[in-house]
Amino acid sequence: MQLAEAQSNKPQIIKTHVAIIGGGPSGLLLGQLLSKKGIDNIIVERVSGEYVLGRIRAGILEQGLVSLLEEAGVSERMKCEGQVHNGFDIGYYGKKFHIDIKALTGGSTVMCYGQTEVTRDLMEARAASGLTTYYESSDVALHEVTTDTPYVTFTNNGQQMRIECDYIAGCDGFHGVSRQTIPEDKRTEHERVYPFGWLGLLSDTPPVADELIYCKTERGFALASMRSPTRSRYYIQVPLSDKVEDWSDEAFWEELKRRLPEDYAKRLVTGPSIEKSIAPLRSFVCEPMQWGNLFLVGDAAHIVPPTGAKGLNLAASDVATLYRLLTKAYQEGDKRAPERYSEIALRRVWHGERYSWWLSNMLHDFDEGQVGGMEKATFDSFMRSELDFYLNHYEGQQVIARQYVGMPYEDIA
Ligand code: RFL
Ligand code: PHB
Repeated sequence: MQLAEAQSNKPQIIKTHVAIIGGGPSGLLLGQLLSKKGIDNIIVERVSGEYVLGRIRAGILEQGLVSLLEEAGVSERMKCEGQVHNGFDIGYYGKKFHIDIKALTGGSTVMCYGQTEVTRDLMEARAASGLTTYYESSDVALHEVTTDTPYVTFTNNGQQMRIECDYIAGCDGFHGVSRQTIPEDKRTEHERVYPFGWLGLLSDTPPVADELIYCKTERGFALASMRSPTRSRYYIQVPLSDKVEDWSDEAFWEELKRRLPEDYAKRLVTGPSIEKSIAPLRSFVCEPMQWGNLFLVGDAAHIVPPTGAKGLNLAASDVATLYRLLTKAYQEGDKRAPERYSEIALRRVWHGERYSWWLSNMLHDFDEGQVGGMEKATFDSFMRSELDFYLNHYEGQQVIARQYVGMPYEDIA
């Protein structure tokens, strides 16, 4: 149903059901699921496909996302190359605790498969289905979103474009235009910016262990993660003032070794980095997540610090909710179903936000004078005691594990 009206001096007008702003994992997954239900969609993306694939981000997928990728028909490679993880370690001032998530949750596991690979699989499936994506689009603007005839304008290859649609999905990340389209007095933004970032390094070296290791030390947080049996991903907490250029590969490896439990530090295999970047840490939620026929999805609506591995997984639960509600609107004629999007999505978002904030507080070293309204020394004692309690009690470990594997998606009646 894409009616192209090519007129050189006028915008080219295209019609579709759902215009999707942003071709990251949220936009691509939503597009794939909708098209499987016969709901037409077009993606408008600011950068090139290669640029999207160059961003090294998430590595851990909850079962909900894994099932959604199966439903979207893009799980084949993940099933071959992804690694199922039954647990992870927490290193804690030299001690090591194993969190056996499978045993603690009665059978749930997570999938270790990079966001880059998920995105690549979705891009390939979209191309194979002949679905339209306008990459390298500029001046993207959303119009009339509170009416039944919203539209999107942008420039692509010098041509002005206009997409007329029923709904707009704002999947354009934290810095996108969609959230800004909601008038300031109609949205509430909750935000906590943390006084440190994560320096990440990707290398073609075998991972130091079969599962992830989250470490709390006097020198700050560290995480040993992976992408495959031959590719590792490591992170260390660094001050916000640090620049990537300040950190040679050698300096990174030395600092990582100091933060890993001793037995792991001894067997760490180092090598040249193939990517190195610093990510700031932020908790952020925009309420509501919809405005008329515009729906915010994923990082456009919320950000979590990566400690709980929740960002992409929350994006996926937003996608699941919106896709099911839009399917009800188009297939069952329940036109009011999408009105419930924000309320349903936010319930799960706040769980993920709370968990990520809680884990971040416990596992990082806050080096500012005041933390959470108290002296750093007081805060440190509270957090040390909190982590001590949760790690040394079976029920405490269950609380950590239950949330790590993710809350179930809400049924949409
Ligand atoms: P994205 O990935 O930011 O994609 C948004 C897309 O929108 C485009 N865009 C626009 N397009 C058109 N017009 C505009 N005006 C536009 N403005 C922007 C952008 O170019 C981009 O392509 O958001 P999306 O799709 O919602 O996906 C969210 C995830 O990327 C994010 O939540 C995760 O990466 C977070 N995250 C993790 N999540 C997990 O679930 N598990 C993890 O293990 C995990 N690890 C991480 C992470 C994020 C990290 N960083 C770098 C913040 C580790 C790190 C280090
Ligand atoms: C990653 O592999 O990039 C990763 C894994 C777990 C996290 C955060 C990032 O909690």
